[in-house]
This record gives sequence, structure tokens and C-alpha cells, in this order.
Amino acid sequence: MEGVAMKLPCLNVLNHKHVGQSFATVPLGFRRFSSSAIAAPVPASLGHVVRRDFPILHQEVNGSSLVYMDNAATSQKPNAVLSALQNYYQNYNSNVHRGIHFLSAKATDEYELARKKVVDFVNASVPQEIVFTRNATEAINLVAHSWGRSNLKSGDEIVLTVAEHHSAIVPWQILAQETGAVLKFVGLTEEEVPDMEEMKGMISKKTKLVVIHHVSNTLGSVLPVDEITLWAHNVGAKVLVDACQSVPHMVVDVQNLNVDFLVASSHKMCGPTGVGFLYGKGELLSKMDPFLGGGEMIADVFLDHSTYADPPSRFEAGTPAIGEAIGLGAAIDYLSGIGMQHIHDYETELGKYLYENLCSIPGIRVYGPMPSQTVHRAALCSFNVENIHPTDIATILDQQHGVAIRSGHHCAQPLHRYLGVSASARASLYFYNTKEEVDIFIQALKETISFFS
Ligand code: 7TS
Repeated sequence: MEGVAMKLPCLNVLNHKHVGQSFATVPLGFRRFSSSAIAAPVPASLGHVVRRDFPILHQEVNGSSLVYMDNAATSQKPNAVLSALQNYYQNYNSNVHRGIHFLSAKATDEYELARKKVVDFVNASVPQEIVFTRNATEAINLVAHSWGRSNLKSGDEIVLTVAEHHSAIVPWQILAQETGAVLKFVGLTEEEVPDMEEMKGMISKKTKLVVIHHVSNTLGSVLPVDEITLWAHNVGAKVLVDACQSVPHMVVDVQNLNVDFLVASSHKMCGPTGVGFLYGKGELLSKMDPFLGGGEMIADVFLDHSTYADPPSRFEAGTPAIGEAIGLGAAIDYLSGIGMQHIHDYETELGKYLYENLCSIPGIRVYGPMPSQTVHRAALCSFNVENIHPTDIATILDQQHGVAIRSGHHCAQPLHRYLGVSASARASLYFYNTKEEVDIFIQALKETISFFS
């Protein structure tokens, strides 16, 4: 086996409370290791053990065993989630909040139970603080529309970083065009992490909103959200956190972080596509105007005007993604059964292994911070190889080796421009990936590079 031995100790950056543990939902293989998902040390074989829960991983692609490393784009789904979807559609498919018949009541109960699972997972205070949306993108647009339009005026500033995903930039550009608000972008340090000194200096009395990712989908860097929140609140600004790449991988506690809004997508955390969520502090959501108009978001409708329901219904117009929300609930049970701290610790180790092995290849440039005792980085690496286009790398890895990675700008074009490139290749891991898969990827990458040289 090639590669660099792991010397760095696993860095535990989280002190947050653990929520939503349930032995009944511990993945099958995992029970052999631990009857208490919280206390036991994380087994180095976690990836091997949980793989049996993911049928899609056991297939050949282009003549090789699939190695799936595109988890930042979307994650795979365990049997527990597939069964929850099947069970809903097969046994109690019905619309929610509107029928008195048995199936509708059951669907409503399960849909609201899924909301409660999200509440516990991110430690919101009450279900009214969790709005189901189509995805994280829609959740950000909801805040831009419903909070931004009534709270921003010409000259107000929104502070972001150059490393935001397009979904956390474009809605604010649209809002800025409408209101005259100004977007201000924090750059990167030499270590290629968003510059916190610059951000601290940029947040001023003019700042009304700070929009930040928690974990970058390209750099793998992790932002000190709790500190940023303090700076923002000191000047009366609100904070929206794009937690798409953190909620699936680590304990995220909205009360500890004291954020005002937080968004995530189900499909990146073992759940189905078509559903995501917005967390918003109760006092903010209750004052916000609706996003979309239609059924279920109203109190009363007259011919000339309407009154609106309280949150979360006010923001869930029309028939929601019922089965998908229930599937998300099953995904949360599954993740909680393993334990988010276990997932985080396992991925930290695996991510370092990936990073160090990649860095040992001559001619490669890996973006983002070097992991150390004080710098945590997520288990993903965006990289370029001298004189080879990342799309060629991704194509050959797929066609010759069955290795799935992403190439392109990862919906972070401003960041790629900032780094002086138009695209990169990206391998992004999840807890069902293994060191052996990293070895296969590294070997395949070396062969791909020698093919071009
Ligand atoms: N924010 C971040 C940090 C993301 O990584 C993504 C998706 C989104 C927002 C948008 O999520 P959506 O579910 O609303 O689409 N990121 C990626 C990616 O890195 N590759 O494909 C999608």
C-alpha cells in the first residue's frame, strides 16, 4: 500500500451536545462495535461496517468496483431511508394537514415527526423554527425574499466570503439590485482559508447580514461560526449559515452557535433529494412575510386579501415533499444511530489520509488549509495537476477505474477565479468511504497522470 502514514492525532474540534441518539436505529453492522454510540471510541473500520447498509455502493462501474467520492455533491442513501420512502408510498401516501381520514392523519404525524427529528438534530428550540424547503438553495432564497426585502435598504451591507457557493451569493446579488444594499466579500489568507481578521474589520454598523458557509465545499476549511456570530451581533447584524457541508458530517448546534438562520439539504446527509430545511430563530420567522403564496400558508383568504398562518406553515405553501421529509427523518435516525461525533472523528482521520496522500504526488496542487492540530479540514480535497485538465482526470478515473469524483467549479466560480484557476478536480468523502478506497483513488490518479506525461 502506498501513502503517508498518519501521524497527526485526531483533532476534536467540537464540544457541542449530542442529540437524537437511538439504539433502535443504529446501523446493523455498527451494533457489533458499540451499544452506546456516544461513549465508545470510533472504530477504524466504520466505513467497512456501514457499507452493507448502502446497496448502491456494491456495484461495478466501467468494469471496476465503484469508488464513490462525490459526496459533497450528493450522498448515497442507506436501506433505512429507501425503506422509509417505500413504506410511505406503499402504505400511507396521502396529503398532509388537510384530511381527516386515517392515511392523511398518519402522513401528517410522520411529516411532523420528521420536523421534530430535524429540531433535535440541530438543537433548535421548537418545531416552529424548522421550515421544510426544496433544498438549501430555496431556503437561502426564502430568507433573501422574506427577511431581506423588509430589512435591507440602500447602503446596508451584507458581508460574505469569496468562498461561498453560488446559492449563497446570487440571491443576495438579486436582493442588492432591488434594494441598493452592498455586498462585501472577505478574501483568503495565505493558508487559503477565509480571512477572519479581514472579516472582523469588515463587519461594521453598516452590516445588516453576514452570510457564511460553515464548511467550504471546495477548500474543506471550517469557519469559526460562533465567533463570527458574536462580531455580527455586536453591531446588530444577523447571521445566515450555509451548513450544507457541515450538518451531514459533524454535530451542529444552532443554539451553541447562536446563528439567526441556518440552511441544509437532505440529499447531502443520506436523505432523499427534493427536501431541505431552514432553521430560523422564532422571533425572526414570526415577523417575516411569506415566500410563496398558495394553499396551507394562509389563515383566511378573502377575495381582496389574505391573512397568513404562523411559521412554519407560512413558509410551506402547497403540498410539500412529504415522503422526502419522512426519508430525511429516517436519515437523521440513521446518522444519529452512528453518532455525529463518530462520523466526524472517522472522517477527520480519513480526510487527513486523503490530503497527505494527494500532497505526496508530484505536480499536484491541493487547495485549502493543511490539516494540523489547530486547523481542522473536512474530508474533501479540490486539486489540480500541472498541465492536465481536471475534467480529463475525472473522466479517466471514471472510465478506467470506476472512481467517481467531480470536476468543474463546484458552484464556486468566484473562489476559483480568486485561486487563479477556472476549475478543479474534487474528491469528497463520507463515512462509508474507506482507506482502501483512498488507496485505489490515489493509485488510479497516479496512473492517470503518467498516462498524460
Ligand atoms: N452550499 C454549499 C456549501 C454546497 O456545497 C451546496 C451544494 C449548496 C449550498 C447547494 O445545495 P443544494 O442542495 O441547494 O443544491 N454543493 C454542491 C457541490 O459542491 N457539488 O454539487 C453540489
